[in-house]
Amino acid sequence: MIKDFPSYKNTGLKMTETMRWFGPNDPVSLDDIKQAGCTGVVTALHHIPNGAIWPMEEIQKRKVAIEAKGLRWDVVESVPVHESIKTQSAGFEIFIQNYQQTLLNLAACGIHIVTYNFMPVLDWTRTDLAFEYYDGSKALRFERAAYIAFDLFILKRPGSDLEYTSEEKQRAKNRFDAMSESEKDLLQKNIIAGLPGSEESFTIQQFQESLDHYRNIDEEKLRAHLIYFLGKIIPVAESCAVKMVIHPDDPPYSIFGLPRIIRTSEDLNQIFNAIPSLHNGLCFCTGSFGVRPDNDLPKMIQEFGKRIHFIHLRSTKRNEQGDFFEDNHLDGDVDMFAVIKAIVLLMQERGISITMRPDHGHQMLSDLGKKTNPGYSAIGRLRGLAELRGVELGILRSI
Ligand code: CS2
Ligand code: MN
Repeated sequence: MIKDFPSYKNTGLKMTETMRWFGPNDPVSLDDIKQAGCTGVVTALHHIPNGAIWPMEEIQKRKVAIEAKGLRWDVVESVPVHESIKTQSAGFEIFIQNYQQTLLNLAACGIHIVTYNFMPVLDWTRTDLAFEYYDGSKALRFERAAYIAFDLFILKRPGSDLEYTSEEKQRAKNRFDAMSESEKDLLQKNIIAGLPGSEESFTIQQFQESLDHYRNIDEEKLRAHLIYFLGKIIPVAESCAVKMVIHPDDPPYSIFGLPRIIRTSEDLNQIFNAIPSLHNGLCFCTGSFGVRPDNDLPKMIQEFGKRIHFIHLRSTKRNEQGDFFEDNHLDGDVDMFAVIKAIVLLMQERGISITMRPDHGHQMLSDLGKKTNPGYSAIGRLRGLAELRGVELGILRSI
């Protein structure tokens, strides 16, 4: 293992452990997060409307609340990118200016890592938020037949018919025909009502209207819009020592005919080559990238290591039909041992600790009876974090 790193010296650097906290209304408290062993949190001012400047007083208030519990606000997830920036429509220059000001305000308050995504219309997308795992815990799942059923028979998106194979359409039809009305409602809600941390929620009509804004925007155009945005944002981020980290698309391929541009190494290279500054960074989310079998995660960590300023650790399990569910952190298709080994070595090389959070967890034990944010219940994430921490320690002690 050390062969590849001739100047390797074990400095014992560990990842900085955090959890996402949705603010004062989160059923998981800062005390809970502290007891999970975290030293910090990842949060955002979800009450500020998308596109508006985050006022210093609001940032400061949140920071004080976190620090009062002996925790740190390590990373912002996310400062949302307004849709008009993605489509370059009316007023988008103003929204870019607002974004710049938000970065300056965050930096003035001592917060220097900012996550965002550039997914059109929808943030992360699942069809089932309570998929029963064999042990009785509940997981999040993306079931392709259900997704296609929604697209063809509920949304009835123009042109959607041409995007699927006849086999897929048949499977979706069978699936749809077997659903009760309440199952159909739930499917719709799961897909477009907005998951935790998502910036938007829609009715069917609003959703179709939002999709329509992308009628003339293909991947190339969306990429150009991202690069334009970064061209304006990264110099400001550099001036105030903020590192921007882009979160990959989840799932990492096109859905509802929308362009998706942060799916693979190739996608990342286009963005990083266009704006080479290391402040143009990456949130390395193993759960998102790991859905694609062609993404070699440890290799990507080596390739983009100097740009990785924030890490989401999670694993998914896929099948031949294009479904995937969120597995235990150490199970599924992600080789978590290899991923953490690559991260440990990266941190040694860079001489820094990188902030990570267990990204989602199963709803389990007493959380099953509680109202929780899907993916963000306390105990499942605590389990995930504990396991990840153990793997990291084992690696550190054996090299
Ligand atoms: C999701 C997203 O990956 C995730 O955990 O919860 O909300 C993600 O945090 C955002 O897309 C990042 O901007
Ligand atoms: Mn993630």
